[in-house]
Amino acid sequence: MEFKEKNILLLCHDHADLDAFCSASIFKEFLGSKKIKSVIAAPMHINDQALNFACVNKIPFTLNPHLEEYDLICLFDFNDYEQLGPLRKSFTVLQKNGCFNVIAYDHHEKEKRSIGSGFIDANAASTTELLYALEGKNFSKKMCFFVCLGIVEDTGKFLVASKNTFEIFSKCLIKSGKNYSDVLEFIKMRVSKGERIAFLKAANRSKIVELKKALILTSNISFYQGDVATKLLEFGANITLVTGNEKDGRTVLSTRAETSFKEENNFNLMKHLLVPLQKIVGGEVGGHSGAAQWKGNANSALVLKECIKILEKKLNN
Ligand SMILES: [Mn+2]
Repeated sequence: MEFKEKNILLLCHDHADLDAFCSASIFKEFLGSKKIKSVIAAPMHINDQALNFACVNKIPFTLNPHLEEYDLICLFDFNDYEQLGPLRKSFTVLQKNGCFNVIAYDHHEKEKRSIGSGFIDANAASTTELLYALEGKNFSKKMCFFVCLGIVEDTGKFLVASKNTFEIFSKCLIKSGKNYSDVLEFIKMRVSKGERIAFLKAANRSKIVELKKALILTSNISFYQGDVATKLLEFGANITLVTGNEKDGRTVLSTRAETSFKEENNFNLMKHLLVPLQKIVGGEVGGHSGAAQWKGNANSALVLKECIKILEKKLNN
């Protein structure tokens, strides 16, 4: 693909994380080295770590870009329309009308409804690693440092990493001239006071349900249900169920299941919990095996009661 003489948008997925934002930043540098201009953007929001990264490294970006101004859109860290957030509708229409070309750079599985072709390799630990594999020979110190950030973020500090990932990381860290502690400084969770209070309240309210094959923690909180459900797993629960209320009055349920438990029991939150729940109480469900959400009109107490009934059948024998 020829990049010259084009208006290029480097688009991260919505709620862009460090891997997405670092990847777009690497690509901007890469194009810049060839005297090609580009603009980094995200649909609606970038997370706190990505924002901190952008501020410290003085990397400009826009939110909610005008897609019609571009004739080439490069996607970073996603290939699914779902991840376009509020841009989804306009993106779909403009793409159909051939207003721009799309190239995806991603390390997630290629979706059935994948947005576009490009460079998608689910064996890469992060999108930054994928970019290094493509063009790394010419990466500057700074670009190598950004590769390291994406890798450490997306592997959960190397909890899941192939030998190849370690090799690329090591090469990049050496070339970056920085230390591992410099990488970790950017990875640090920046948790707001409101979020920390929510964690503590939810922990305080949590109830234990002990089944033969699983320890379940349930709780209720007004905000951050998803983050709270993730956090509560750290106490040793196999499954967490956290309810709350949406602004529109609907009930929301965020669920998480721990990885080793999932594998041992061949357990999938969508298939074994949320889809059966939806059959009983209605509503909408979405997510994957380890993190999923339900939204609907049934009240919290009823939703939790039905969830436990479903899980008892599956995990109590
Ligand atoms: Mn990623």
